[in-house]
Amino acid sequence: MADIKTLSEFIVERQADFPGASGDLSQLLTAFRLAAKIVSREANKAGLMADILGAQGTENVQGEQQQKLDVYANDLFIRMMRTQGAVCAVASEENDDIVHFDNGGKYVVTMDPLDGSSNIDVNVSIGTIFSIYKRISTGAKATLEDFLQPGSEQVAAGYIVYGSSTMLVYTTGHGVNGFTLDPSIGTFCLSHPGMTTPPEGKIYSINEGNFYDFSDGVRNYIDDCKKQKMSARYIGSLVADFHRNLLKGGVYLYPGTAKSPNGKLRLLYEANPLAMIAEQAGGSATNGSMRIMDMKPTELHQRCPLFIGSKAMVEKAMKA
Ligand code: P6P
Repeated sequence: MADIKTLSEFIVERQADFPGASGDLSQLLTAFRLAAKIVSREANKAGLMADILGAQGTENVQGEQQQKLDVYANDLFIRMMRTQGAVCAVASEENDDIVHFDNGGKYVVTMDPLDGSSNIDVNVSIGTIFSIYKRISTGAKATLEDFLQPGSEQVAAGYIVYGSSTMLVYTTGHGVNGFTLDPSIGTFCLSHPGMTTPPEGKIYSINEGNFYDFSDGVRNYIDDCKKQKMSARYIGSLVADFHRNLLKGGVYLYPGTAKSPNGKLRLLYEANPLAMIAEQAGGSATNGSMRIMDMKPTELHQRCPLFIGSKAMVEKAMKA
């Protein structure tokens, strides 16, 4: 039986990648590990607990109906980071403004605590997405500038996909590694060491319901995928679509339209973290014209078009 390497062991082992690391980043990743287990437990029994299903009756900053598990996950991740101490502030999809911890922590985190949450009630995979940056401001509290750093400044990025199994996938800039939760022992175990994405794939993911709103270039690309007999796979849950394409090869597109030129997805806590993972796995991520991680954010919750996945497919979609 192959050796089992747990996420905790891996984090400690890889701390050596950062000479002089104080262990804060390792501890922060551990906080995500614990929160992920708890959200996984709640997501997996959501159907049994009427009180965790359904809408919370409130809206988030995007004006989207908050699902109860959204709020639960958001509160949990924030609580874990607050007590952990390495993070001084968090920007979350679920909070209008920055959440400050005033603990002198040297990192800031952006996160989508539960992406695809409208799928909770229909038992479709959902996910958590996060980015970690070193703060650059020097005052008592983190500032907006700490959060408006380009994605190329991320020190770590990751996602958790709550699907047929719960997986935590992350990078600290030294490759991508995936860990699967073994519920029988409550431990994330290294299941996908050194993840790389195929340069080409046969899967394209896009909401074709918007076809007539897309640019001619995007429509031409979709037509080309059909002519090549590619498989259309769109779950409506970014983390699930991204994860499948990362493993099998493929491209996910959420382009802008005339009505919404910046598309729907958010730069800080969806596009940037997944872009870091995609590039670390040999893929690429653009907004249709430039590298996502080169974009200079201007707002906490700004949106951006997203073309992400196998390098050759992203490049072809951009040229269409
Ligand atoms: P549409 C979920 O709301 C989400 O942010 C992503 O997880 C998903 O890929 C996308 O939006 C789905 O959006 O407009 O196709 O329903």
